Amino acid sequence: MTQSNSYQPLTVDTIAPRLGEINAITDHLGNNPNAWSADEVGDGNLNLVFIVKSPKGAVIVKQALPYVRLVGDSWPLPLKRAFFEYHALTRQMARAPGMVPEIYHFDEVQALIVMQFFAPHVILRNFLIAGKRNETMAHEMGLFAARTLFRGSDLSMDTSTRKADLALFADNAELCDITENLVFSDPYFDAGMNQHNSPQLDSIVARLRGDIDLKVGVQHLKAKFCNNAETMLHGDLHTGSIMVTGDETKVIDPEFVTYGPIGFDVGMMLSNFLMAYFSQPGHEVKSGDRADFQEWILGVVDTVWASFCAEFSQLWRTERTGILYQKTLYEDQGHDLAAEQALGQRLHMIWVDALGFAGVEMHRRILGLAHNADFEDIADEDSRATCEARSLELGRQLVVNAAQFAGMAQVIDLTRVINRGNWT
Ligand code: SR1
Ligand code: MG
Repeated sequence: MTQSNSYQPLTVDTIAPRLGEINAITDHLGNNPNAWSADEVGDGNLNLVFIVKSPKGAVIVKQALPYVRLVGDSWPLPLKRAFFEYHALTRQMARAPGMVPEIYHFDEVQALIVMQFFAPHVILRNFLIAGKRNETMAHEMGLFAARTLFRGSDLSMDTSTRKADLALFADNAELCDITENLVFSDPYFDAGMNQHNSPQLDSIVARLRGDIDLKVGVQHLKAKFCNNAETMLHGDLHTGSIMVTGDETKVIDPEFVTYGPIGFDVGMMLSNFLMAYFSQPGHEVKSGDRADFQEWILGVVDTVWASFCAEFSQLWRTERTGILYQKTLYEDQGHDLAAEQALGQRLHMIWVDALGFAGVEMHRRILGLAHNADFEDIADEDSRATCEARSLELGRQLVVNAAQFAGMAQVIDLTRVINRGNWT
């Protein structure tokens, strides 16, 4: 880790002169910065992201800006989010090896991380919009979630390490504040930065904002997000934070890292697959029938959850070395059944939480500030509104009835019913 002087945002022209003498970078790009070329490719809401290439190789340079890029400098945001992303990546690398980019260089003052460039990987959201498949991603993402969420929790960690990490990531307060407001509050009232597909969705939006059961359910979920510091979350595990080829899967961008409920990451991920599902009819105009592809996405939803449960259970049985549910109380007393009972009950709690969090994510991506390309790329606003309305409806059912779903098959059945448009 090298530190430099005062913070300066990079440009494509200053990258080579500013980074050209850092060994950890020249190891990948070579010693002739004049031969480097840089493109700014950031399409997220917050940061600068450059691909820097040379005849020898390529790296990603990600630099935080002192404000929210999506909104501009009227919304300041601290640079320290790069520090938290760096620490989250190092932990994810240890807990789910091979799934996140290797870090070559971190500069805290410049809020800069230089890391592995994944090629020819593309952002999963764009891959799904294009109707492309990856047959291993769902399983891999279930493993990633189980490994990072189990190994970052009291189920695995000793008390001093766990509490040190809780304290470390507690300072990522401004990004938590974004989630607390943008996900759990703004969509449910007429907040200033909200936007939705209007007038098509106006009556649905009014109905949701007047829905007492929904508004109470969402605040219970917000309380869980704020109060239940169960594990180190990725914090923003949507399909824009996943990169794929046809057979590889990587996870990026954990700057929203915080200690929170295990079901949050799982629910965000499931939600984004369900929104990809509902958006598919809107993309048919460009590329033909997507019914088979929609069914494939439902298979992804099923596999992510099954893979998560299987790996979480395996880790519970083999790596439960932390503060909670100690083996001294269970297996060592011959009470293996008690350990299995506790596992089943914990998984059920995660399941109910995940469904609720999935529901709010579906709402905020359609009613709040930060939308997703799955819907935004649908040019015809009526067609887009149809897809969005179905997603809003499933979101409402997931929040309000989370505890009633017996399993993923029931969620998938309801998703199909809503997609057919005959739920009212
Ligand atoms: C102002 S930031 C808006 C959203 O972008 C990020 O990707 C997070 O999802 C955040 O909620
Ligand atoms: Mg991001």
